[in-house]
Amino acid sequence: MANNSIKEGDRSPRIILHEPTGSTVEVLLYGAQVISWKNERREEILFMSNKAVWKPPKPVRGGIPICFPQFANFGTLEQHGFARNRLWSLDDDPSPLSPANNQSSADLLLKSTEEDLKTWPYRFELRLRICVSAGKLTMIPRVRNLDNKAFSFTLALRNYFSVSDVSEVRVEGLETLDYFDNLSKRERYTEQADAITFDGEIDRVYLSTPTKIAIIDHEKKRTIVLRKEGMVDAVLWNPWDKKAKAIPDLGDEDYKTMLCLDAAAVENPINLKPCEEWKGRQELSIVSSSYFSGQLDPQKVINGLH
Ligand code: TA6
Repeated sequence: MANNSIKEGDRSPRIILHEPTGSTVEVLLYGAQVISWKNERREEILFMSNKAVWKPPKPVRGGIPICFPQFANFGTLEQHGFARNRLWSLDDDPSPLSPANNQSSADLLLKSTEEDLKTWPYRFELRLRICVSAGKLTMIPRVRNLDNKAFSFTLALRNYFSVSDVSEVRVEGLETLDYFDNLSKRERYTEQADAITFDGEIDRVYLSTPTKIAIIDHEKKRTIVLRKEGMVDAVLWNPWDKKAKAIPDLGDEDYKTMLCLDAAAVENPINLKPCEEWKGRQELSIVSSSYFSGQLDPQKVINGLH
């Protein structure tokens, strides 16, 4: 990452990635959190709360926080684990991945500290490669077990997407799947709808999903496609009005223009023996078109025909 410099400033140190057609990504070292992804037309793809708190230890409300080694309250650790509340460093040895020495990718590293061992008694390294290319943002998380005993973890890349109006967007690719409903004691249900639309709070973990899921936003004439590997589940979250009012670092109306669609490993925790390494991959891509003009058939997106 020879020529990507760390930008200091009023908030925590960050890195800005560029690619030749003009899209950029901004990453905080704090939490290795992507806080902005702008396309070549300088349109922001990710949601960021106007009331986000930028001072550690509070995670930043928006962008792409990393939930590790625990998703939500699926365990005894703090909500969503501690990786999003830690200062990561630059990873100058991302092997076996080849070094990312260009302006459009960065490697970040979180190593367990003596302090962490008090909350989660395992030695680990969590690596994250972030790459921006034309119309795409790729993230490659890796967990290495440096301990002399096996450990298990759950994880999510919590993508806060900016949408025109959440009551107007639809999600394709989760139909007929089972899900845990976090709004009713994690009971298990089966999705009946062809496409998921939103008219109230939603907090679900969809299980063993296809590798492609699409958010179709008519108003913005764009479809966000999430492709994922190594993270078999997906989370859909929108707090809606009441919950939004109860979340201090979220504006009361913010729920209308955000939707979280995460790549996640929740139902079956990932188990790593000593020296083993797990690798995941998430690729977010933007297909700019309008559903109405029939240019884009969601089924074709899901079946990779677009
Ligand atoms: O999606 C799961 C969830 O745990 C929700 O229940 C809600 O709490 C959300 O994440 C936000 O969590 P956070 O800790 O970021 O406020």
